[in-house]
Amino acid sequence: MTSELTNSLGAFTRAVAGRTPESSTPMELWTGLSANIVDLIADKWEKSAKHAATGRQQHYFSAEFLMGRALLNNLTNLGLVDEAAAAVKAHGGNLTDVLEAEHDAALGNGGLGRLAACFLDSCATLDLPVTGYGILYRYGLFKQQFSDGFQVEHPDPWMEEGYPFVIRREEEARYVKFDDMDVRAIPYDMPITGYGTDNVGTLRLWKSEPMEEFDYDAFNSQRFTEAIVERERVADLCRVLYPNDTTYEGKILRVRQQYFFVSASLQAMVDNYVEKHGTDFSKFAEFNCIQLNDTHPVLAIPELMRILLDDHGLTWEDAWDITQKTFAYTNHTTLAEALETWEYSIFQQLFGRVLEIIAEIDRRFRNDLVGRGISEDRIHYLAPISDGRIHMAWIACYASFSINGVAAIHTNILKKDTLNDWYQLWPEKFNNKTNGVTPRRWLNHVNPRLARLLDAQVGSDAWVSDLDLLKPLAKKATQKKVRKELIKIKQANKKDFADWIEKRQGITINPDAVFDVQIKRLHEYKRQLLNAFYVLDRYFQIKDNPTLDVVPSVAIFGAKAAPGYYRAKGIIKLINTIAELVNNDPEIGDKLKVVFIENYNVTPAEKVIPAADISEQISTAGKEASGTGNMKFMMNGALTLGTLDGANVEIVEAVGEENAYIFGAKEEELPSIMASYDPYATVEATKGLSRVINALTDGTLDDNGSGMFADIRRSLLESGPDGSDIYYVIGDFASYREARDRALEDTLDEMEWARKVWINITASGRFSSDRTIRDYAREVWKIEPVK
Ligand code: GLG
Repeated sequence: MTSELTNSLGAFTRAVAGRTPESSTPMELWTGLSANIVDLIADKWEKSAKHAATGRQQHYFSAEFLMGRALLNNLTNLGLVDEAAAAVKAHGGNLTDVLEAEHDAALGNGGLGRLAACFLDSCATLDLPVTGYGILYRYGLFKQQFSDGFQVEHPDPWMEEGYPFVIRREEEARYVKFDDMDVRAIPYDMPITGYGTDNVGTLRLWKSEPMEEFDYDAFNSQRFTEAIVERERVADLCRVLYPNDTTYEGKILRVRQQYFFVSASLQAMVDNYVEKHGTDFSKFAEFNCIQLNDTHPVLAIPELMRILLDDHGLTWEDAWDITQKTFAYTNHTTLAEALETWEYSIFQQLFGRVLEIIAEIDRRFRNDLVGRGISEDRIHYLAPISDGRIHMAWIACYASFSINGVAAIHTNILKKDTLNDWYQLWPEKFNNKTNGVTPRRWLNHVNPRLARLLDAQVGSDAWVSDLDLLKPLAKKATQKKVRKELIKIKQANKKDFADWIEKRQGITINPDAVFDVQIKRLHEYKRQLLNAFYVLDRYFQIKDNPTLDVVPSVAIFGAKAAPGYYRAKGIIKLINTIAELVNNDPEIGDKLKVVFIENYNVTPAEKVIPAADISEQISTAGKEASGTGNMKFMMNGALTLGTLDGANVEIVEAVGEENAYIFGAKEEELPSIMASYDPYATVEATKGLSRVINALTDGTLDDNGSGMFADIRRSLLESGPDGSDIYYVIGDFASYREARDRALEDTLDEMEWARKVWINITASGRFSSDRTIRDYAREVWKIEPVK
């Protein structure tokens, strides 16, 4: 008997492909099945949205949502995976091929954007009335290709072939006005299904379009090109996600993007408020709260003021009171260059009125602080406008009722250092919300083998939406049966990854070797260099002593560098060059292999994380705000090799130092270490290290004449602001090598290793984004589940 889904899939695919499902491509089947899923959830979605709009609502503003693939996630949440597989099969297809046809929605750079995606998943699962707001970028994060080992960037037109998971809401369009152009903002809404609930949340992504399809005057007077140019200028606004992790370029366009999506979102919010509650705005903040995901949406603060003042005639005092009760701000990094500031002149050009409002905020702020007896230079430093620039983080700190960091150590650094002045002024605003990741995608969906073991151990799949249920299982670490099962699962996952990478990049790796994985954006502070140096050192050791008894391992990397970040690109070239050297040396064989996953993204992460034995979290202490990859690895049974940085600190707290590999200088030690640090002398004093560093420039490694390797060497050894090894790579090398060697040796005792793995998995409950979101909901957002 054919199932209902088989019939409907047939119909949807015919509508999409214009031919029978049997002759359709996997992409067409994907589109048909996706449209079918939207059809299945449409009624629930409409109901959820209506329901949420009646009470207090939370709005999550973020320039990035790194969603990855959607179809399997939705099928899993709806419990339809098996049925879908059968339906596709009934039409002569194969669900795996269909799922693999989907493009990643890469509307984010890294952790910040992926965090936003995990949060939406948790909010839907927990039945919380939360809506996400962002931008429908036509091109997501660039596609990375390696050419001679160098990173080359290509555009990522992710929705060109159609994308059923966003629905254009023409009737919800808003106008966004700039001084030099007006644009129409059209929302594209994406349904966010939760696990085991009928609640469906919404991610609203705005697209810019011209006010009119065409400038007919220009068209009629033969100025056709001009009419097109204007259209393109408007389309430019949403064309591309800025590929920088911490700082943003293309300034004017960037600011335009930021204003565009916050203005449209606020207009929709305010209209909704007026519709439900009338024009008495005194209750606005009772019904609405906005979380600012980093400083990118901070323009929402003066924009809400503008709407309340100009469109609704409120007094400054009333408008400011509402604004201050509405916004909460999350900081994601202590790197100074990430605290966005913009030239005054950009604001002058784009939106004079918004600038006027910021100037008034600035004037009142200065008065306020004078009244508190703050010194003039402090005030100058903290003011929204100073030295010809607008300071977005300062506006956020001043106007928000809540300021949070994303891991305990990070929030402490904000308090004592980055935002210390603000902490002294308003300590009650500060709170910590340690990041989390969704166990739906990052455990249940990526690691079905482990998920089924957990089902069996828990007695149901309840852990998928309540990860703390794993906690009591920790004691089973002593059971041989569980550990043997774990070993088998990891082996099978490693085999899958080996097959995948072989097919994708033509590299053969031995699934019995230890998989040591570092996947994250390429940044000096994340210290991929430390990892690369270890590999090179080990290579030299084996070359010097071919009979050396080493534990076979594969160093797996995945990383994109911002296109303008020269040194990060040099490090990519370096890793590829080392891979070339090591992988092609017959004397090395399976003892050591290097894999660089090309075009690292959400989907490759899903392939490699379940297969990892060792999770590299090796940033300079104090620099990684939290990290979320570290949590995904832990959940999937990889042990952390890391510094006491970001959420690593809390991971170690949860599992115990004996179940992780911790090394390196601590955050509180670094200032005094750096005061008398001599990288050159440290190289000399560290066995094997000078050979590694010299290999950069002595002809061992060839950077194709780019000078990139010499630049890396300079950054470590030369004095001056661009040198001096400010990320302490050389200083931490010996302790890193010792910890990594020890971890590799420890894998030999499989049963003991499996015990540690089990402890890590069962302790991962506190790193579920459900826990994070419950904390936000209770302490900041003050919202309750809506059924
Ligand atoms: C940041 C930080 C990460 C953090 C993430 C999410 O660098 O440490 O985990 O946000 O809070 N820019 C980022 O990706």
